[in-house]
Amino acid sequence: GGGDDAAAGGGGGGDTISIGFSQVGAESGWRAANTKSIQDTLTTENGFELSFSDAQQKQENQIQAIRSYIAQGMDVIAFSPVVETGWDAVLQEAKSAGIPVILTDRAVDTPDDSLYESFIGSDFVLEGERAGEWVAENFDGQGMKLVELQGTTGSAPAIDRKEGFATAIEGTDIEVIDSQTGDFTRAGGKQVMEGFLNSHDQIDIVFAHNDDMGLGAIEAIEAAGLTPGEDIKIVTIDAVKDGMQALADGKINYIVECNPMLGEDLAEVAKKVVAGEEVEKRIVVEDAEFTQEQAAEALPTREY
Ligand code: GYE
Repeated sequence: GGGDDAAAGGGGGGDTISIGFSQVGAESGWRAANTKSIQDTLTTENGFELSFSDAQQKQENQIQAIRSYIAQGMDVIAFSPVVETGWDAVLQEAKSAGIPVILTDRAVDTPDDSLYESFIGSDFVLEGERAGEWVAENFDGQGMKLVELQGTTGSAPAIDRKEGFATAIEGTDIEVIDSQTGDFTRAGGKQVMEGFLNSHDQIDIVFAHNDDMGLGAIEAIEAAGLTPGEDIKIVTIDAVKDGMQALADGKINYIVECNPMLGEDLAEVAKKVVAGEEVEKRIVVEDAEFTQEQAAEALPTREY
């Protein structure tokens, strides 16, 4: 390769792509699998020099990381935005510096889609809809009361999954009696579920925006002397190992998958962008869904 590229990243040869990745945090099993996929794919053998940072679920940390990647003159910047809004200024700075930005996992809400090259990730509205359809098919007509554990306030998956789920149960007699954020963590799910159990006489179903909050809810339900999966049905999204195990064990009733393996797609898009090739603006990742029986079957060969 040419050794005289003006924008050659620090350290690597002319053909190495320097990429700065700002991760949301380490809040869930999904996030751990997603980080592993990115770190396993954006390797030196694969032509990348990866700078990885963990924002601990704080937007200000992500903005700081992105600014530092701009200052370092990275070839590409990628990130998973913790919340949807508030990115225009820093994205404009990257654009002015001529550094392409790729979004993975979560979307940004901006009127100017020239601020990023591509958005790679699942359709979260559809995930919420699929969870809601399963609940409607199995529990409509029984006068059931449902509580919702929302993901991080203002994040694309929390906004979209809530919306998709609500659409799918519209017109049924299932009543959403409470809905609060557990910030996508196990501790958050447990704490919010404890509050729900204290303040409501009747709870029949939990819809958790991710497995980890569902797993936290299981702890709270068991501590209250009830049986998760039976006394209180639980539906979640992600299908990571611990969630699938709880599903196979009968403690969760249904899981809609959210595929965290975004590394390969990110590597491909980053290479194309640097080579000046056209890329798709939106790459939708495919997700499966699992019953208890299907989880037991899938578990032994499950990657994440
Ligand atoms: O569902 C959750 C994680 O953005 C899709 O973030 C991701 C979500 C995932 O914390 O477990």
